[in-house]
Amino acid sequence: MEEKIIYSAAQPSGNLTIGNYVGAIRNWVRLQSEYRCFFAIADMHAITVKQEPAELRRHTLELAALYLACGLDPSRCVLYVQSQVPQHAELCWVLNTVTYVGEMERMTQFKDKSRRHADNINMGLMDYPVLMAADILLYQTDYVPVGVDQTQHVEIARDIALRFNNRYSETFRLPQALIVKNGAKIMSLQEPEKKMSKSDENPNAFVSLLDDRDTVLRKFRRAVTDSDNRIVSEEGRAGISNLLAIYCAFANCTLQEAEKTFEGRGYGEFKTAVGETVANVLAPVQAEQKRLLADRKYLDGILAEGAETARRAAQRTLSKVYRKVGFYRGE
Ligand code: AQP
Repeated sequence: MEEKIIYSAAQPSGNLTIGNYVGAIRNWVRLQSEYRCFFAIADMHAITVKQEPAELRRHTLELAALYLACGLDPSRCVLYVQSQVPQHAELCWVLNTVTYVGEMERMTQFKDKSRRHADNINMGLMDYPVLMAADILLYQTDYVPVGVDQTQHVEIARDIALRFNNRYSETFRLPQALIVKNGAKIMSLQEPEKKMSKSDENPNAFVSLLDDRDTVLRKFRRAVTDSDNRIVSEEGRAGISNLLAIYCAFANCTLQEAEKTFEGRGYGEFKTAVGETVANVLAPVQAEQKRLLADRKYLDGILAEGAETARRAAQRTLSKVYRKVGFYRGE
């Protein structure tokens, strides 16, 4: 049977949050033994909002170490930095010509980030979904494991692929989003109607995978909840529902089990339990990341090898695309 292909990525736009972990990376680790997986560090996406160059470089390396610390195994997946594989930008350009401005303007993330970065509504921000389509389509991806916030982008990648195939003949495999049931969308601890984001201006809104135990406990103690004191997940009670979802994702239990465990207990006790559960999962990941960061040569070697493999796979698709659109390649 033909091997199914997985592609996913995270941006080195800050330290990853527990949202990125639960919605994305943790699931990648499970998938790497079943599929041919490509996992990128999306630095080209990251610069669609302003980044400090030295910080971007640091975050890129830290993210590579974090991927490995979370359990990604370079012998079972291709792990690389997006900007080291120029085919992403090359395919993006071609796909731009089968994408309409109107459909990009309607993208939720574009509208949201344009509001948050009103002084920097650049072309890259608007083109983000086309670059993401290129990321996915280059590897003839079948499944894209993402958090629920990214499904719109996977759908547009599919639309773009279909449009290209219809115009130029069958070229791209049509990708599908793969959404986890538990913890598909972790919300902000301060504004629980909003998703948790690593670039939130308020550091109390998110828990970073690199936060130490005291910080994790403090952030959960300060999490916004309501004045009701029942620990149940209900419509209209975004704060407590989010904390329960986080607890379930980190304690590996069902909502019913969690509600039963905390029946009759107070918010204070519950918040401490959530904080401790999360901190216990993060501690070994942090220790491993620190160990890996001390071995720069090893990390650089993994990334160089990953980029080489990715370039080879990507070039196969890109050559096909260039031929289909009529770019002259010589006799
Ligand atoms: N809150 C979340 N809950 C569940 N999954 C999430 N993801 C992000 N936030 C949550 C998933 O993490 C993967 C990597 O995301 P990304 O780094 O490419 O960018 P993003 O989705 O824009 O994440 P952030 O944290 O909100 O980054 P910034 O603040 O830089 O824009 C994706 O699979 C995403 O679904």
